[in-house]
Amino acid sequence: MRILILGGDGYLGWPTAMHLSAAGHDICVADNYLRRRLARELDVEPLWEPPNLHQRARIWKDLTGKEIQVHIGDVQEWGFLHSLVRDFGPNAIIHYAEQPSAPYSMAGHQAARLTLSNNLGATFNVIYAVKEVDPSIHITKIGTMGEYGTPNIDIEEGWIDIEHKGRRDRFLYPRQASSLYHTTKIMDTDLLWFYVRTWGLRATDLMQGPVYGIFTDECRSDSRLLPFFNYDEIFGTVINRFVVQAVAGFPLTVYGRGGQTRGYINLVDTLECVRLSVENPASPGELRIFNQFTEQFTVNQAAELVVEAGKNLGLDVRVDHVDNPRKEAEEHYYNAAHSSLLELGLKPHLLNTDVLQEMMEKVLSEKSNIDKRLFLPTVRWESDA
Ligand code: USQ
Repeated sequence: MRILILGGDGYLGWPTAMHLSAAGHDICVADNYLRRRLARELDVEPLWEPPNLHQRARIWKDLTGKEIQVHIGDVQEWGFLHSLVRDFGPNAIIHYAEQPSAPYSMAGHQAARLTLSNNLGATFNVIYAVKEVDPSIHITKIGTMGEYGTPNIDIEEGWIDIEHKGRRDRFLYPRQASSLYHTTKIMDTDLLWFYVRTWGLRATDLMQGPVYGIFTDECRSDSRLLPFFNYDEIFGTVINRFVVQAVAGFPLTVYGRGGQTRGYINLVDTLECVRLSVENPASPGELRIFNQFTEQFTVNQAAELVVEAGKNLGLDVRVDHVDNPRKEAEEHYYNAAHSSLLELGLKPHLLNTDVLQEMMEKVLSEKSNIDKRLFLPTVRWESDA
């Protein structure tokens, strides 16, 4: 297949590009380096700086003989995206080209505005480009489990049948997010659903939980192909942060009581979920929604596992409960369906001490780059005023 990956420089984008290239697909990636720029502006750099996209594509070609086309540009610019889709002629578009951080989206007016216009503008342009160039192109988009929030009922995969006053109908599952970033993902889903209904487009929305991990099959042989690894409060996800804190001898920053439950996924499983979704596309006129995670646990349970893995490596890991900077439930019911991707063939890699220890060993080799200033949260959902 010919696959266009938008946001191909990111934590998920570049590993996805290599994974699908290794699987035999023709890959083209586009990115405007927004995340690199924001991390630099906020002084929250990743633990190592990956080469730029052109360099990564050359390294990949030298190693495998496989070509990944690179285009640098902004998906919000209609001319750039339209000609890219027209000239590359993809069968599938994977849309990662969004501002991905919940804390960033809560860091004041400018950051909130950027998140809103970037995420919705990008999704809108992707939908319009598909309609104008070739409506049979399958759009696969990364949504988030955070769209559902933490309701006091079981979470279904995207849709719910409701009986009301003796009549039945099927609706998008109720959504109520707990950050502006997560809310833009809800709006993305609504845009997709509107245009799927109206123009008969085909789309898959992957509701993903927090991702953790460093290594994928494609980057083991050359460390220059490793993904970004952020551990700051803005771009670092919780398990990646805990791993770096453990190595740095900094108490794990559990926010509040730590009973927050989420559905987690290993980076290697993200790549497989995306591959399975692209290779088994939605039908015309279908918005397919998969919940993309493999297991659910609380922040406290994640911290306990990191403590145990650290102990196995001789690290003395302590846990701290810091004031929760976010507005979120700290103890709640959580039971989310996630069978669709398993039915398509996903073989989950679950979190255990071996996985954490392998991550810790890599982080230990970069220990001198760890900046402890990046551990404590500073962005608060509610201002103190
Ligand atoms: N948390 C801590 N300590 C920390 C960092 C986070 O206790 O040092 C807690 C948070 O309060 C939250 C949970 O851990 O309850 C997960 O936080 P996170 O930062 O790993 O994840 P989140 O901000 O929700 O966002 C991440 C990705 C986002 C993706 C989302 C999936 O950045 O792109 O959409 O995970 S989900 O969380 O299911 O919405």
